[in-house]
Amino acid sequence: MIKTELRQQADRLKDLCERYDEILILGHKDADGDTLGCSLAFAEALETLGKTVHVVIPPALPQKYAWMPGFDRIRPAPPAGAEVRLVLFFDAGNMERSGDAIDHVTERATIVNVDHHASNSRFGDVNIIDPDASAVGQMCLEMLEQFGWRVTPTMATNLYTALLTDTGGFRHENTTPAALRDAARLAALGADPSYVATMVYKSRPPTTLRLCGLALAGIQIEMDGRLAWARVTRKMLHEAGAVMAEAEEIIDNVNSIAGLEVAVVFKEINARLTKISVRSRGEVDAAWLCERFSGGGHPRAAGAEIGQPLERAVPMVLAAVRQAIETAGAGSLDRGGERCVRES
Ligand SMILES: [Mn+2]
Repeated sequence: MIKTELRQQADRLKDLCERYDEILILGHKDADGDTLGCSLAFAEALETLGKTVHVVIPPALPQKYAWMPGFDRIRPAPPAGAEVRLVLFFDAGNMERSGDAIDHVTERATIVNVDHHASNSRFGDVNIIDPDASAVGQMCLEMLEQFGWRVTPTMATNLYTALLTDTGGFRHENTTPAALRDAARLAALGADPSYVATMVYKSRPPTTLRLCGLALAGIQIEMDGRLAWARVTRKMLHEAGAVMAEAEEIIDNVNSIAGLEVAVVFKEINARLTKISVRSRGEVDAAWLCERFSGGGHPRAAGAEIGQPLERAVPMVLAAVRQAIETAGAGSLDRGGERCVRES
């Protein structure tokens, strides 16, 4: 059941969907399972009501989600001449997250913003924001049930994927009793947990594993096992025959070491740009750390882009991480704060 205080807002969404015949659904850039699952499930629900629906998500789309039902209907822009008066956003903390696609949103359009980021800028005419929701997919399921709209097996598959991926395979701290109950309901409605898990977690190309192996071979562990870090270089990409997008999950491997507090992966994007991914399981606030390098994220998972070559970014970031671990307190999680500026 969607939160009581959001029910009225949800009913406004239902009224708007019933009133307008042509509807635009916008997902966020660097699309993830949540924004994809919600957008595709809602598109199917609206089409069942006889609506014309455009699903627009900025490229490049992550091809690892190409199996999701309806994925091939996603466009980089709405068709020319589309007169859209209702626009739905799912999982976008702010409008900029949808990139150039927002240029297609006219002044006259009514905007509905459905999200679970605490930092959401409330840019919609209707804002349905639940920071306690594990995924927006969970909110979508609960709203569809409130509306009395049928959830088909393909919709259930899309929403289950949203919930599975945003909880890190039901492993993150947002794996709540409600998330598990909703996952069970989606399975009962026709989502196949084993199939979705295979598509999400057991469909990597061999090049991805080769790259992971090269990066992990060079892993560095210091501070009595409290800090571990690894590099992904252009040379490794070449050797593995991989692209940098395949380095995404290396951080989870580094972060799987027993007793670890902070994991860092450095990615050599080019000679002048290094990306970092940071995970924290201890006192250090990963978002706070990454903000020092103009990045951001969640307390447990964050990232940044640093305008420095790899060999300069590594010592710079490591100095900050070591200091943060040593002086747990400054930058610790108990400073609270909801600084979700990106991701999930
Ligand atoms: Mn999300």
